[in-house]
Amino acid sequence: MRDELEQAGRQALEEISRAKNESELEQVRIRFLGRKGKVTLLLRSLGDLSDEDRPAMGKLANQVKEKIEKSLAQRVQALGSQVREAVPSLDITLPGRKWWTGGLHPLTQATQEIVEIFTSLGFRVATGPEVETEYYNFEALNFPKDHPARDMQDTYYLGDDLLLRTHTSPVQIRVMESQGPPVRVVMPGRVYRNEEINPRSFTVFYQVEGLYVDQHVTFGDLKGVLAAFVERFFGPKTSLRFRPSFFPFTEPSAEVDIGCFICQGKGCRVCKRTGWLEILGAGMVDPAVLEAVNYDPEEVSGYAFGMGVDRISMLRYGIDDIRLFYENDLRFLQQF
Ligand code: 2U9
Repeated sequence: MRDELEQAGRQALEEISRAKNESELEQVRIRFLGRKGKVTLLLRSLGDLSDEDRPAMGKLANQVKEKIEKSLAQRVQALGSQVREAVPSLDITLPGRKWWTGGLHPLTQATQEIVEIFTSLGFRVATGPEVETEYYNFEALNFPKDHPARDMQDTYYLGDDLLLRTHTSPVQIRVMESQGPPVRVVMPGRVYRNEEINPRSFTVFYQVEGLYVDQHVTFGDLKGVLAAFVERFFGPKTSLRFRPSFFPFTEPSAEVDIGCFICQGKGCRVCKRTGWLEILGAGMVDPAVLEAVNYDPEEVSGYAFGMGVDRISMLRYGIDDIRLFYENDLRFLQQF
């Protein structure tokens, strides 16, 4: 038994020194110290020895077992430090990795730029819900009951008097309901229309609207503020014209064009040979709208304007399909 024990010990130590990795070491451990391992079986057979021989053999068996365990632990450590040495140490001279910070969507950039111009002119920013009621989206804004814009074709109805707002104008109503005049606010936001999808129109788009109500507000004030906006957004030499138009919520109403900045008014594909580009709508707030929010039209007057951020951005960057803004293709977005 002594010989067997000593031989098993030698054999185990040799195999441990030859093991190349932790799994090989584990195999060695199982072969010698596992449930059916050589040393384990020898330890178990101690019971067959005479009372005389057992103590000395027991002591030797335990020594062999401890030696193997110690050698296994040492080898595990040695292998670990070899692995660590094989991994190249940190090269602090390498340039740092650039952080991916993302960027703002072109429509967000344009919205922020437009809003910034108006806040610098004294306007405050207001926002409101995208799910609205018929009252705030139409009724308070003087849309007659049978107006085509209320039609199922244009409006996404959610049932039970709820709809997706078709413009940001309901926010102005909410602002005027919550405070008396003077009011000077811009409303940026997403709006929804149930329209045919094509390069020029999509079911979702972004607007910025503005409203100023106070004593003695005139159409001249409106022209002044829009001229200041156009100069800042499109450049100082941009010409501007007002064409008569109609909106239920303003009277008189106008559509505003700027001189085509692509052909300088000579006529090109973008301005459809007219020399002008329509950029926004505006007008004096209809007295019926002021009455709806309990403002006295004899006391105060106001102007309002509205622009499509998508349309303005398409003109500015020469983009010919509105859907590009909503596909979120990085090849498109990363150009801004
Ligand atoms: C209140 C009173 C009046 C907002 C206005 C327009 C003219 C206009 C269009 C531009 C392009 C919408 O995005 S678009 O399709 N808007 O032409 N919007 S005046 O008038 C208001 C708003 C709120 C209480």
